[in-house]
Amino acid sequence: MASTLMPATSPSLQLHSKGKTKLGSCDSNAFLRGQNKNASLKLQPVSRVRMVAAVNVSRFEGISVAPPDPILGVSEAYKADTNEKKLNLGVGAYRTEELQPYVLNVVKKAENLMLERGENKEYLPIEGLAAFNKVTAELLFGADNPILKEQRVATVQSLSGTGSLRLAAALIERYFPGARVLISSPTWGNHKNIFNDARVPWSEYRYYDPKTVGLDFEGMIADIKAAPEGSFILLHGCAHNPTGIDPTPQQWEKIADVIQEKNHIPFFDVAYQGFASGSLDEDASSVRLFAARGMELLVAQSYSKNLGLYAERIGAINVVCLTADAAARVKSQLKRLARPMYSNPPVHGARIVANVVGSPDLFNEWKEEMEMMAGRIKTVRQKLYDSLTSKGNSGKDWSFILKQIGMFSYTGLNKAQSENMTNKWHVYMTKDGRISLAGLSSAKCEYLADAIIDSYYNVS
Ligand code: PGU
Repeated sequence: MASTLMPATSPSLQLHSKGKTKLGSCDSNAFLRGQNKNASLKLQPVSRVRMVAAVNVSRFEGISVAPPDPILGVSEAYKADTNEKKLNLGVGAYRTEELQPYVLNVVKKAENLMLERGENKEYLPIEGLAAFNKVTAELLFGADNPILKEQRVATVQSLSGTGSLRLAAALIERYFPGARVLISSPTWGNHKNIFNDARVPWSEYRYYDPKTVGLDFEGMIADIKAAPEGSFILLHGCAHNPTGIDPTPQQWEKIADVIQEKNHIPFFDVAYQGFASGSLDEDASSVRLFAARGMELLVAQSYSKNLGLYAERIGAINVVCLTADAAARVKSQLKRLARPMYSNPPVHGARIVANVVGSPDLFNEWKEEMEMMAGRIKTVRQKLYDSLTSKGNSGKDWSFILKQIGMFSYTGLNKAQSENMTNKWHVYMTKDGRISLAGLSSAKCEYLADAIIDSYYNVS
């Protein structure tokens, strides 16, 4: 307690230990002038006076309440709602048809293996579990990719997708001062926070065209062209969040052309490998296309969705370099950045991934489970479209729902309409009109369609 450090006979102490004096309003000058004979010379008089003030007034007085997180805050609001019709379509987390969280069978099998082996809990190296780093890069680039044999990829296990993006942002801040990151408009809500906190400047490139409810490809290309040379271009590897709209293979080629022309550095965020098409290889094709051109690039990976390891915080940052030597140097600096941030990553999820991806049997079983999950989302997507089409009587074209891929549907509902979904219908979703179809069951499609139609037609 601060007051125990104070001289008992100090007039300042007596005054402040009783009263409600605010920080800095006491007579600290007496201490500064050395007039208090009981004050220990070793203590800093000014800070001692401040300590007294802290007994009565919180040092955190100046800190205001932060707004709820636009995505994770939705889950908190959902939990607090007691209505039995409530539906959580906010966070992108896969649920079963019974709307329960799902632990993959392959994850349970891998965990059993780990228990049988009696693995220990000692610290991992700063760069993470070697077996994980090997399989994660192989899963992303393809096991036969020459960039792996040539050791041109610096792979560091990090705290899922978010932590991997944050580590890369720290690398950019330190080694590319002033370089800008271009982010799609719109994008996953946390991207801007990540670059803001890392003090990396960012701006947006056009991506979504509300008129066509599709990709604004011309706008995207023009904005990437107009960015200062050597910018980092953040791209969603597949299943763009929140729009569910991905470039076609031809468009990816064109994007790669422009990025190369402008000497930009592609920076992929791959949070949904396997969830867009149901195929791990197909969903990595954008990244592989860039790597095959011999480009240097960054790729953040997450196993939250495709292996359902949300809370295990398992992912990686991969930096593809022109030479093995550059990759080794980059890796050493990523480790240096990680060490004071979180020291080293957690082991549990890394072992699960290493076991599943590294074992042919479990790997094949995983692919089947992923197809099942992606398939269930496609089924509810179709059902929602059918319900909306049969209920809506103005001939509105809802087919964009079928064209979008991945976990989400970007409904086009505005903020007021999205709020109506929650306030009136107890459908929890983000205010940008995004709904997570991974949190929807077939049984709830009709109800959701009613809510969307009411919000769309009756709220402006
Ligand atoms: N990148 C994208 C594009 C994402 O959508 C997400 C998760 C991440 C990275 C990071 O996920 P990690 O769990 O850190 O690997 N987005 C989800 C999950 C909730 C959230 O916002 O973190 C979502 O609902 O958008």
